[in-house]
Amino acid sequence: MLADAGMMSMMNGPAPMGARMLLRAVPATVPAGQVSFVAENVGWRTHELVVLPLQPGYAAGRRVSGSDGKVDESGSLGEASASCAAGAGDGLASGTVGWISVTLPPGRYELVCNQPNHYIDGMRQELDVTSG
Ligand SMILES: [Cu+2]
Repeated sequence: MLADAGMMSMMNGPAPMGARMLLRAVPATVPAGQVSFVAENVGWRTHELVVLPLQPGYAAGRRVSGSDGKVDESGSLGEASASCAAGAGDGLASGTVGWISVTLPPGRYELVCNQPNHYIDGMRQELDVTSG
């Protein structure tokens, strides 16, 4: 689930730092293999779901955003960012759903929204993939 908290009014332009946004994945732990993500944008901004690896020793939420407000997507395993479609696109418009299936080996991952400033505004969650 991808959401904006607080303000319900529409605003143009990129999100300011300090806006409260939400990314929640249920469950937060899944067995290794094919994992299907269905990302529902219940907020009013455009959002997306990107699956990034989490290096050993790194905690979720510690990535550093660049001057464009985005985090490095290198090593991305896939993303759901096309409105009402699978895979990558221009972002999930408000009220739409996107989806993707990826094969994940055991490990730690971080699910993020990489629209400008959304990561720093709280749109991230660790996903743990177990060998069982
Ligand atoms: Cu977002």
